[in-house]
Amino acid sequence: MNSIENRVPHFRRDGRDRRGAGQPRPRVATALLAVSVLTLASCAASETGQGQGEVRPTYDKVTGRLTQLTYDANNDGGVDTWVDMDGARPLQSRIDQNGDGKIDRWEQYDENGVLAKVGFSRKDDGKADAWAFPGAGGATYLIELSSTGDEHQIDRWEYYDASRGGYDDKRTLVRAEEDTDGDGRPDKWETYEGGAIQTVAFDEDHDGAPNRRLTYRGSAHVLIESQPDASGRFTKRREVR
Ligand SMILES: [Ca+2]
Ligand SMILES: [Ca+2]
Ligand SMILES: [Ca+2]
Ligand SMILES: [Ca+2]
Repeated sequence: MNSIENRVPHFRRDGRDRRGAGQPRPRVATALLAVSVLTLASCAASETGQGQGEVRPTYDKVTGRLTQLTYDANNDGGVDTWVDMDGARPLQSRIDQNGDGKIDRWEQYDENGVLAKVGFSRKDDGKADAWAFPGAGGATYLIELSSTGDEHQIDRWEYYDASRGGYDDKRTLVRAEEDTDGDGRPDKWETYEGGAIQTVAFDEDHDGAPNRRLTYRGSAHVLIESQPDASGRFTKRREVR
């Protein structure tokens, strides 16, 4: 079982924001938050310490332009959300959802202020190592993973069934690709059905195409296929008993 279900924290700002699995979740949750935050910001510039639920804006001293909003999203009295702003437009957010003092969610917005990319920390060490693309559309949505925690060195791509809830919900892994030798290209392909591994294919001769495929039933390994022809179809089959 290779699901990242338990490795990526669920979206949760507070109890009021919790929704049941399978219900649609707003894809622009925090962008909208930022907008509502902005509305709040206009009347929330307090001179005193940041109180519960309070939004605090920071303005550029020279231009007067809004550069950051901080927010106590879960109303516990401590700031947990920092939104970098370019005037009215949110650029990115850093969020400490579980209040342990380490950022565990990073949000990036597109030029329209819509949530475009969400970073997670699977190790919960304050460093993002997985990124979801909520606005990509299509039948599946992608989560990119980096074993080194480098956004520019992705070595695993997981595709989830978009009809079974959003990237923040209970996820159903459909397929995955992995770069096991660090050359930037996938050399291992996995397919899943109902969350269970179905096949794993390997590119053992580094030509970019699989040349061996293992098929599983339940957790049992039942078939090995190899020797693909020019079209990639495996010509040799060996059943495993
Ligand atoms: Ca808080
Ligand atoms: Ca945290
Ligand atoms: Ca590779
Ligand atoms: Ca190959």
